[in-house]
Amino acid sequence: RISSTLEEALSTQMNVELFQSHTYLSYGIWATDQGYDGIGNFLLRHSLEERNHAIKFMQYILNRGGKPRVMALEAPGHDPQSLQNCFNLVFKHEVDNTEKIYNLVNMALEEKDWATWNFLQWFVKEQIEEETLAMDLIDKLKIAGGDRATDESLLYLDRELGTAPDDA
Ligand code: OFO
Repeated sequence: RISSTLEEALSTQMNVELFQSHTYLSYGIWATDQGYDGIGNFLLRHSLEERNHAIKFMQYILNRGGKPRVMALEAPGHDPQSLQNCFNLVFKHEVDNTEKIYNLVNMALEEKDWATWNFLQWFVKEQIEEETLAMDLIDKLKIAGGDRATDESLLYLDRELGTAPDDA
């Protein structure tokens, strides 16, 4: 059975993933309301991915004989002020999350809980992908001209993200 320390820490992370999902949902709503339907769709799909991450934590804790606890979610922070701000915020959320995952890996290592260590490797890989994806968004917007991008280049970016392939 998983230790109560790890059970608690993984359960907290399940709630962190739910909060990420909540936050991306709010960004998706914001982008759609701004008229960027493709970017909004991309963010809403990302919100679902984060929910799937929460479910992965939930399932793992249950499989190891623990019981995760669903906590009250904080309201996401205020809406992004621009697309650039939005993508920067996405990047920051992912970097913060990577740190949380690394902390968990460290805890599993200290306890020599190799099953948990192994479970977390999926998230280590996923965080690399998500940070790259977020940096990619920032780069694409920069190429399009940042906050001074023309409507035409934003429309192109919007279309591209609306149909970008889904991750896990
Ligand atoms: Fe954005 O990643 Fe979950 O873990």
